[in-house]
Parts: sequence; structure tokens; C-alpha cells
Amino acid sequence: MIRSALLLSALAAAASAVTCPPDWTQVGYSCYYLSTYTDTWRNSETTCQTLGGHLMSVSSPAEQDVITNYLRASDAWIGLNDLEDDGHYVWTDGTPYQYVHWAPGQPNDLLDQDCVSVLEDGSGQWDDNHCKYTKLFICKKMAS
Ligand SMILES: [Ca+2]
Ligand SMILES: [Ca+2]
Repeated sequence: MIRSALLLSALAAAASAVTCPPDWTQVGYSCYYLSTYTDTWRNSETTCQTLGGHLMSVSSPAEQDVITNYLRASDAWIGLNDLEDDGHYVWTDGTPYQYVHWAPGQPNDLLDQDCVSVLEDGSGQWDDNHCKYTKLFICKKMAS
């Protein structure tokens, strides 16, 4: 008991030793930023790189919760895409494509959709969409 309490406080201390820039939300060791304007998927990824990160990747249910519970984001781009090879999804930050949170019936590649956004309904579910559409976007980078 004491041991796990010590471990928890050590983890908390380590997490508080790193921080995120103003306007970014820190969850654990990661920082998340929801844009205040809309842009195409490619421009959004470029902007996130300029800010030191990438469009957000999602690797677990806990991280999926960041979208709905912390950022309360809807109709926003995330980093998943199948631009290179249709049906073969990759995250722009190199996270392995394992965890998924697709909306029912998605991805449907309707008229060649290659970029992924979260739904307008606030559920956080994913939908492949047209990369040229302009949407809010979520950046992610390591806290430092
Ligand atoms: Ca596609
Ligand atoms: Ca779709």
C-alpha cells in the first residue's frame, strides 16, 4: 500500500515536472490543442508540425476520452489517413494503427475519402472524410 502510494506520487511528480504551452491541454505526458479555426487536413498537419507536434493520434480508450471529455471536440481532424494506400490507415505521428473508434459504417471511402475526422455529434467517433474539407483540428505533442 505504502509502496503503491509512493509509486503514484512519484509518477505524479514526474508528470508535473513536464508541462504544456498555454492553450494546450495536458493529459499525462501529452499535450493536446484544439484549433480555433478550420483548415484542410494537410494544412492542419503542417500547422501541428510547426507547433512541434502532429495531428492527434489515438491509441487507447483513455486517449479517445481526451477528445470527448477534455477538449469536447467535434467535427475536427485527427492524424489518421489512408492517402498513400487506400484502406491502409496510418497515423501522421507514427503511432501503430491498432486502437480504432470508427462510427458505425465507417470507414466507407465514399468518393475516395482519405482523411479522418471525429463526428459532428460530439460522440468522438471517427469518419473518413474528404481531405480538402475545412474543419477544426487537434494537435498533439509530448509535454516537455
Ligand atoms: Ca480512403
Ligand atoms: Ca466516410
